[in-house]
Amino acid sequence: MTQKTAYPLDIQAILSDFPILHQEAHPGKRLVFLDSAASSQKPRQVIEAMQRYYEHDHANVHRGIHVLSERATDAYESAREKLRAFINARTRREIIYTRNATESINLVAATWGRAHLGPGDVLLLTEMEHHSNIVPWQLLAMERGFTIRYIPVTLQGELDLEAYAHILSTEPVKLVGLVHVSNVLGTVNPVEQMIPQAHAAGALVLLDGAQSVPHLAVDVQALDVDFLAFSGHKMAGPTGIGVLYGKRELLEAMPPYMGGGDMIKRVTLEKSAWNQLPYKFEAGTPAIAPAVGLGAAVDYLNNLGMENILAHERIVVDYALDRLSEVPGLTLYGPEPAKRNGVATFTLKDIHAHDVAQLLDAEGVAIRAGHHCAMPLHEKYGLPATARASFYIYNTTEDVDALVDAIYNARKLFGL
Ligand code: 7TS
Repeated sequence: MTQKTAYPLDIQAILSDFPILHQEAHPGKRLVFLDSAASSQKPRQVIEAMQRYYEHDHANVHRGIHVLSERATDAYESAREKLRAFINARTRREIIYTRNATESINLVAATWGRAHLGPGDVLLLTEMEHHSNIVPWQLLAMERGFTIRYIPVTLQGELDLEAYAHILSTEPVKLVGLVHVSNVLGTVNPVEQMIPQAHAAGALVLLDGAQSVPHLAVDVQALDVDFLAFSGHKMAGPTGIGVLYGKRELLEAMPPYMGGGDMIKRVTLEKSAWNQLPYKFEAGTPAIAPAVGLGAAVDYLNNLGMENILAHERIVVDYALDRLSEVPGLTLYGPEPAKRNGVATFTLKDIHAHDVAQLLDAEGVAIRAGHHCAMPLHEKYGLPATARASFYIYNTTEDVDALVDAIYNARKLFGL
């Protein structure tokens, strides 16, 4: 099967772009990296763009009237324009640089949330949220006294859409905070349907795109989503940079997040006036080189084509689900293949996922084990932990074969 796999992308060319993948994890064991949902690897185009920036262009942005500051500002702002086009925002003023998806969500909670949520209001999340879309709201609810409700997840790993419609029609929901693709179940939530439903009920929608933007084309205008949060490091970009997209009129009306340099128009000892978007939300010297790197990552993904990326991953994930489902004693979680992407999460009998991951690591296969920052979801399924293989553009059916071989080895060692 493996030799005959026909990919829509030139996988050999992609593999040659990722230096880190060409190593042994342990003597004689090829590194098989299946942990991209935690953080993806970076192609040399991204690494070189950051190196070039530091070797030729670095200075602080938006400040100096000198050649390097102008070049640094150009590089930083042209990356913002690439991100705008990538998610089809109307204007680059709607693209706020943050550190990661977590900070993007915290920004919305601390500014929009603090201004709009109070006693009597309902914030609606889902049971499959990552902690980063639960905890900031819990912190704010302690302060502001609103209620948090959750859309239930079915045993098949999908959102209960009847419950969603019911809550929207019976409760004063102000904001729906919704993960686009689950980092545990791989579920691709039907956001094309859910966003208009929220709007019809008078609620805004914040989409957590941490696991969708790297893998499929996300068009904020087509979705008409109000806020979108995502991280650079899961989409072939560097760590330390993420994005909050927000509709301009919402961002204009929001108070600033952090105070400091660059986010102000004027400061007196008594009070200050805020800078225009997006700078109002970007206090202090930003992550300039990471922004440049993220711009290069967007170029890289665009060159491959998001449709091809999705098609490639479909092949690899479908193959993984097929092969894993044949392993005796292995339980897979999440919906049917057509409704999911990116990850294959499983348990092996009653063996702790950490032990499974450790044995797989000895074979060179890197997966993640634990609760994947989704403890409520694991509690719902009555699981202390799961093992998760996650996939990206550089993974192949050979990687899946290596994973499955390593699981069979682990089964033997556990006497299964
Ligand atoms: N939302 C989702 C759906 C995620 O999967 C993650 C990270 C985040 C938000 C937070 O992203 P960050 O860049 O701000 O940390 N998920 C994972 C994971 O599944 N394993 O490690 C990190």
